[in-house]
Amino acid sequence: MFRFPPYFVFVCYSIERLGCGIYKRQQILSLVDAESNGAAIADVLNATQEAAVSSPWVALALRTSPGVWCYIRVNVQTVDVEEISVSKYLLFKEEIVDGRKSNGNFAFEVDFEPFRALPHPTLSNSIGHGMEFLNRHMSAKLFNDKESVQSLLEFLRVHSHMGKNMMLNEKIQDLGTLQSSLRMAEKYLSMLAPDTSYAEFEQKFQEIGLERGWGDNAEHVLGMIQLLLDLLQAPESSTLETFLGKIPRVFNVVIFTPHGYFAQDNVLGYPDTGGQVVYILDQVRALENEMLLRIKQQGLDITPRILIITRLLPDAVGTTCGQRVEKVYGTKYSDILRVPFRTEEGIVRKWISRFEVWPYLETFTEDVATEIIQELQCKPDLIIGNYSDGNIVASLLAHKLDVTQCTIAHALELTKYPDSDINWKKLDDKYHFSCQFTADLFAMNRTDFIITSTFQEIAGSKDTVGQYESHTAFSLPGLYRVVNGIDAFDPKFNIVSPGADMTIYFPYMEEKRRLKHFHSEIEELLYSPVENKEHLCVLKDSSKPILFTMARLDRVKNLTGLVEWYGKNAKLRELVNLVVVGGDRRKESKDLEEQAEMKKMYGLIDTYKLNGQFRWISSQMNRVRNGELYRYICDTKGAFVQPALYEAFGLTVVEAMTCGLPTFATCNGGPAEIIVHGKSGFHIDPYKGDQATGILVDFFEKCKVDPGHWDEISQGGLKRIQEKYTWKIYSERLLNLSGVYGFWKHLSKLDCREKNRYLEMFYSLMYRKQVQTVPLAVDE
Ligand code: UDP
Ligand code: LCN
Repeated sequence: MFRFPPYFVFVCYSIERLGCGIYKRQQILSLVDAESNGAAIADVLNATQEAAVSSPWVALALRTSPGVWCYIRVNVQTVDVEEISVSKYLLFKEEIVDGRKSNGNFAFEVDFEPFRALPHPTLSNSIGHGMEFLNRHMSAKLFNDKESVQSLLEFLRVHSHMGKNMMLNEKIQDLGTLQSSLRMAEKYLSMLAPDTSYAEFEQKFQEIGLERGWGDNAEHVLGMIQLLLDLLQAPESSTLETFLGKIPRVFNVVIFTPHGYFAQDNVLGYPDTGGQVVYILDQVRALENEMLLRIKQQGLDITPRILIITRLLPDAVGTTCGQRVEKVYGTKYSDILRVPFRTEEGIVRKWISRFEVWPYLETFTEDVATEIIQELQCKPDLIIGNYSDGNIVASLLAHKLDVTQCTIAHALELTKYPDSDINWKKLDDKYHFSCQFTADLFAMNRTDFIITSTFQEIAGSKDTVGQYESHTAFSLPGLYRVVNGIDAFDPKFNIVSPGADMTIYFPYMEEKRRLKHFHSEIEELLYSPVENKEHLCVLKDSSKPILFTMARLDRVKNLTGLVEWYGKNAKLRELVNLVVVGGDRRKESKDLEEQAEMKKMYGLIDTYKLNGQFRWISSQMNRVRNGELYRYICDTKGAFVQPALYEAFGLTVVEAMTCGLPTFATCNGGPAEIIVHGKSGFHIDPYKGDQATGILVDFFEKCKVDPGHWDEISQGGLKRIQEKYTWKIYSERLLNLSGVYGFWKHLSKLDCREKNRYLEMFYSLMYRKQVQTVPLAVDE
């Protein structure tokens, strides 16, 4: 229990005076001066994430460290303080927003805690390192329990591809035979030249029960055999990880990303079409390379396949989204396979917002299952889901086919839209969060492992709550109350950060690689005196540095917020020009948020008389030219700003930094971790515009006096990227993860039956019911 200083009750008086309602950390902190009240009070205040007030009660949600919570209720009249359960805390909140309408005492409580089969780590620094923890657990299990060793044998025996055995054949039926065959093989191999190819001893190996898959030459095979002998003798976690990572397991991968415009050209910046598309295409290229490398090292002659499955969009508005199959550039064996959304009326033609895809996903899953079996001629070895819709489809299919599943959230909307849980009824007509949050809970509990781009995505930071962490406890009043939705300490979490394609995004100083032939187009885009559908307003003084931003024109991206800050700050306007890339004025938008943001942008241009210092450019879809655009902004000694209210990860931040452009990015979400404030860029608080513009003015003023300051931040950003954000590290880890979690799935199969039954009920009774509330699209 949290150490609660009795005199904190006096602080609760101030909170109670705010009146009946729910208040967030920032509001509470602005109310009381934490430090001047003494260390003990400062501790409680800093831990307070939320306060719910219904006089005379003040209930507090306290977060003592990432992932660790407790709840307290204070009666400010009687000065009683009691610890309450999460369930009571949520009920208290529900009654504040919903009155007693839905009699919360009988609410459906969702609790996944009893179904967690694994012991969990308890130290915050273990969060996001699930594979390492799981390896330690499994190696201890292998050490202590003969049945698990038997499972390892079975796991190796089920290795086959297109009906052809790998690793072991039917001659090895028990552990004794396995060990003696391995010893024989070890002795034999140690007499061969290390580079003897596998084909030369293949027949000999088959006679003792060993099949292809151990390696391409005597040296590599011997290494693998010794790893397994070590494991059978005394299992150790690092040996297990290396062994599981090296065994041939993944040849066919299916990646789901149903919504938006998924294509390789002319789509970025369209509604619902941003970083996820870039991420998946880069991921696939890196993954195919790594798979080919491993297949070669395993001594196999297998052609891998990667299928990206998305929606076929008959109204493709000039993109390739209406095409069934499209080869992924820069790959040999990877394709985009598009399958349409279908209802009883037939194929749905028009674009559907990511918030409205729910009614189509079950039929989509069935159609996809038929198509991928046809394409691959076998079931996949790994299914990866992306975003809520891709993750639920991946969950359904992976379960049906009994395949290892990985999920990637990209962005969890519960965190992006503050209080979208407790206020879901007000938002459901527009956003259908009741479907989405249910889908998210289902997928995160069903999946074998979860990849996140940062630690903060799982468990936030000292002061902020992580995206997954916010699914631990929340409430949709009148629908259900989640008392344990996910645990940030769950070993299924693994941080695997993406990078930027280094052939496109490279440092501005690499003069020889620079794509100067784009400069005239870029200059036209930035400085031409013409205003048209592609660019609005003009920049009068081209000698000033450019403050640059680029994003989808979503409310959460806060591009209009940045324009307003700029409009209000005369000093910043004097120092720099502002260039915003976002939205598409070339065509009528079908996205409600984009329409509203466009209207707001026009208003701001007028109100702050921005013409002359500001340019608004429609979305830019040529990625290669965009790379040069970031570098061109470097030439002006400008900077990149990412002002989002919340950013799940923020690929533009990584792209800008990879080009050497000093970057100022939101402190809410991924950029808080990507950038080290003051060293590799700067954090800005999107809710404190004045402070943010202050930091920008400060930077540009300093750079005027000392141009070295610009170089220092630019170099700091480049260094940070090289250390942490590359696709090579990503693909190696992803394949190791599928080996380790694949084995864990095999080992823990029996323990998962109750959880699976609970999930099926949750899906059938809750998810499917909510989906019926989403209207179907009507094609004109
Ligand atoms: N992007 C682009 N043109 C645009 C807007 C965005 O090429 O007009 C690209 C941008 O370079 C980045 C991606 O789309 O690669 C956006 O990813 P990010 O993670 O920043 O945001 P998301 O859109 O996924 O929320
Ligand atoms: C979705 C987002 O909103 C971004 O923050 C991420 O960078 C992108 O997906 C890729 O994961």
